Amino acid sequence: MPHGMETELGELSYQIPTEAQKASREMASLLDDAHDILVMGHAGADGDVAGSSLALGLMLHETGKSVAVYNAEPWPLEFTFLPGQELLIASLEGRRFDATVVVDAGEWSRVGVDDAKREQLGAILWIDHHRNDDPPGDLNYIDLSAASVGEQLYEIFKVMKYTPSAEVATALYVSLVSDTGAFRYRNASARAFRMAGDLVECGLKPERVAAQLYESRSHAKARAIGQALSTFKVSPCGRFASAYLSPDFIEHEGIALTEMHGVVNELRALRGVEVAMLIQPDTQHNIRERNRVIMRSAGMLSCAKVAKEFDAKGNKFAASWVTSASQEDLQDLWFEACLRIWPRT
Ligand SMILES: [Mn+2]
Repeated sequence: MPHGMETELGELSYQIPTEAQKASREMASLLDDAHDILVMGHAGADGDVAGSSLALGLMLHETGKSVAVYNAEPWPLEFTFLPGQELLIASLEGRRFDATVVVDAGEWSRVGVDDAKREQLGAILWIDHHRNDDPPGDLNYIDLSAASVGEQLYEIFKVMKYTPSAEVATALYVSLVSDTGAFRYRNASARAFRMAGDLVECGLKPERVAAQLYESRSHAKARAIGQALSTFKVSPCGRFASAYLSPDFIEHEGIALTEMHGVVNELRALRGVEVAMLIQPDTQHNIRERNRVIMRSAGMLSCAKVAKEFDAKGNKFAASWVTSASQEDLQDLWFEACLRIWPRT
């Protein structure tokens, strides 16, 4: 059994598994030996990918390594305040590395590097905190007890006797704060809070990160949230909420796909709501022909069960799929499915 596999993510023991401790030590020694190092995460970077890649990139840079952080597509605006942007590269053309660290990715298909480029990457060091029975790295450091990759990096840094600079502390904190939902989720362990305390001692200013991540909402996103909050319906039992963003509205306001990201969480945050669903035009295809369904659960009722009714996949907390059904039909079908799966007892 690969290390750290005893528990599901979200059902944490908060004890770092022995195998994971061993992997963090091996990874520290491989990083010590390598000189040219590449860092990358899954495509469609979230706070964990952006924060942990830059934390590791900056740390390696500070310790005299040649380092680059790869992202083929620009990161969301909210992460551009992070230190270390000068380490970012958008192409691997003509580059070779001794080692490549892949964070938070699960599998190669999520990274967005074609097979041909892989021989340029050197030894693959795979760091992740999601269940993975067959991680593809030459060395794999999987720890399901970690709330974020940032926590895993912090373990490696301790082995390397590296105390984070204020810049590295800031990037680590973005990873931690993102994956714990600003310390609101079940994975906000004593270990996570202790690490945050250490980072403050290293020069982190939490209020500056909060201002960037949570108080810099674009006006377009605020309007998207406005429509979701003015169209939502709640089932009579109060546990299910759904809303939509209409094609007319999206077109008229010129709202980009990235601006719709996270809007569903505003529905999940309604009192009593266990499962929320947002229907939005699938802007990657024809805005008027296809809709994207985005589901989020507080975790008691699994999104995967509802997704299955629509021939889609998901996990306990989230699901998403594209369909040609109309917004009105979708909303009715979704409420029916939820009530069939979880009748009021
Ligand atoms: Mn993560």
